[in-house]
Amino acid sequence: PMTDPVVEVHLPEDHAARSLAADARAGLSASPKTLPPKWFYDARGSDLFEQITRLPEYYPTRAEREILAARAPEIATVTGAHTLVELGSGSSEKTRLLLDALRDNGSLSQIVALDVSETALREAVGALASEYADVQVTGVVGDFTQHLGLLPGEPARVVAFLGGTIGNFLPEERAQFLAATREVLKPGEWLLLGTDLVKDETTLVQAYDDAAGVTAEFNRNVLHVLNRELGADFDPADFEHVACWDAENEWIEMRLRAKKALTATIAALELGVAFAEGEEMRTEISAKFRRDGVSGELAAAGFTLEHWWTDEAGRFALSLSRA
Ligand code: AVJ
Repeated sequence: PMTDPVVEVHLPEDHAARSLAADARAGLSASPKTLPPKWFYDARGSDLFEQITRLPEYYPTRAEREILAARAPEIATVTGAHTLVELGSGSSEKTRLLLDALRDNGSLSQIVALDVSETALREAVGALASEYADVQVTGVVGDFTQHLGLLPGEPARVVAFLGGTIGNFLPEERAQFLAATREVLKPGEWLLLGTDLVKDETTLVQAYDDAAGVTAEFNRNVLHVLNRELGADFDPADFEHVACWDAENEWIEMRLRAKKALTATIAALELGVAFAEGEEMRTEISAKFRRDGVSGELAAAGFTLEHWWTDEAGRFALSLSRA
């Protein structure tokens, strides 16, 4: 019999609106201007990201899926986990590879998915509850940089943070996130972390600047979000997509470059924002990693890296670490 999914809401109704307003005010007043990448993902942005994952240039999703397809059974036997906690909605095919392996291993009893979007989360946990009928499915509406302390689940748990999303954090945010994750886990529980790897600049830049222009549209989508949610009057066509490799920091940076001098008004903030011709606003960093760096950062947070797997081509890594 199917156990009804439970959705716990840890964010006030107006959380998204308030934090977008705060992020936009801070980021658009800064120099250089910045906006956090989490605001790409409204319904249209999530759909564009789905399209990105199928582009020939965007290898991370396929590479991580290859690793999970090969290693999910090993992850299940090594961890013997009762609970899979997924940071992100857990809607993906990659999550299924893990869940099927844990179920085949006979250990799976609970699934916890944490996401900021209540709509995406309700849809995902509804689907999971009907596919994994004997498993308790819990959705937690929250921000994984703030609400890790609230994660339920029967030990031993595996916290999965896939896709390379950890690369969106700045180094100090990454350290904080890993330490907070370690803090909520009991000794012997697990972190399964997906990290994209440093590689030649052409491959990296093309993955973030595809020929079909889908990533450019995804990048400009943040302006559509500001227009709709904050009454801004950006013309997205006034901005050019820029993706560049920062070799010193080893991250890809996405920016929006104003094609001409312009001033946008953000009604909800009572704010006018001037862009000079050619001015660039940073909209995302996507850090790329090396094994030593990942294992050092995990160790600094109190984890022990026990397994490191890459795809055949060595583009992407999945690491399994013990708390
Ligand atoms: C979802 C954060 C892993 O950084 O590769 C894809 C987002 N940005 N193309 C990434 C993204 C541009 C993606 N993550």
